[in-house]
Parts: sequence; C-alpha cells; structure tokens
Amino acid sequence: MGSRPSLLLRDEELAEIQKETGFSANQIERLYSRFTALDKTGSGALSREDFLRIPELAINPLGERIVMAFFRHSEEDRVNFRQFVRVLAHFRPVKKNKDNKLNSREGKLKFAFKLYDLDDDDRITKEELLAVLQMMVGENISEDQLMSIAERTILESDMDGDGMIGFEEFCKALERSEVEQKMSIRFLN
Ligand SMILES: [Ca+2]
Repeated sequence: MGSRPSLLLRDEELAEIQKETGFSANQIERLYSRFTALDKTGSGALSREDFLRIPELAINPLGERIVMAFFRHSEEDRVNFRQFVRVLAHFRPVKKNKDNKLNSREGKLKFAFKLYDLDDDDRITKEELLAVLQMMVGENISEDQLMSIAERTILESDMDGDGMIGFEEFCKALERSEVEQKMSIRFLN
C-alpha cells in the first residue's frame, strides 16, 4: 500500500486532514475513493443527491438531517472532500488514546444537538423535538402521544425555565446515555 494512485491530495493537505479529523492516512485514502465514487459527475464536490446514495444514510431515520449537516458550512450546496471528511469525523468511533475533538463525547453531543436545532439558534424547541421524534418513530405513535413525549422531555431537561433545551441542558439530559456508541458509524468496515 505504498503508492496512492487514486489520491489526488497533496501530502501536506493529507497531513492536515489527518490532524484535524483523527483519521489515518489509509482511512482518508479509502474515504477519498468512496467520495470519488459518489461524485458521479467528477466535479470534486458532492450534491445532496450524491449523499442520498450512501446506504448508511439512506437507512438512518435521521439521514436527511445528517445530510443537512454536511451542507451547513458549504456556501453553494456542494460539499468538497475536506468538508466531507470533517463531518464524517464526528461519527468516528472513539478509541482509547486516540481522541480527537470532533469525535469526543462533546463533539458528538454538539453534532447531535445540531440535528435537532433546525433553525440554528442554539435552542431546541418543542416543535423541533417533535419533528425529530416523528422521523425516528415513523407512524407507529400518534402525533398527540409524540407531542406529550416532547413536552415531557422539555419539562425534564429545561433547567432555566425558558421552555426550550439549550446545549448544556441537552448534555445534562444525556449524561447517562451512551452517546459515544450511538453516534458512531463505521463507514470504513
Ligand atoms: Ca432552535
């Protein structure tokens, strides 16, 4: 595995991405080949349609929200390789002694929080929570029941009494939850 015929990244860029995301050079190379396979037009960037061809996202009930996260920091509705790897880094399983800020517990919590916070105002409202609950349970539970779950969740998590969940309250509510495992997707296995 000495040569990298498919990898068009410069060595210094590769080193930067490694440092930023915690992926190894070999993993980045494999992600790059997935990236180029998804990039049907060979434009060097992915569109929303390209993302919908990723099976791990297609089967994830929150797949649509995760796809939105890829586009959050892109200006023209296209995601380049660097942005692609950065978002994937949040899902990198946590390994002992190999921590990185993107896939740390806090990094994963921040990413999860943003999946709910659709209008990006750093607060989760009852409506935002309800929308995610609906995506996760499908049509098995009535809207009334889901609304009462959303209301109860807000009531239990809301410490400052503003009727919404802020990031600190979100972390506190998930204190005993295994966020590290739930927010890990093995894209490379
Ligand atoms: Ca919000």
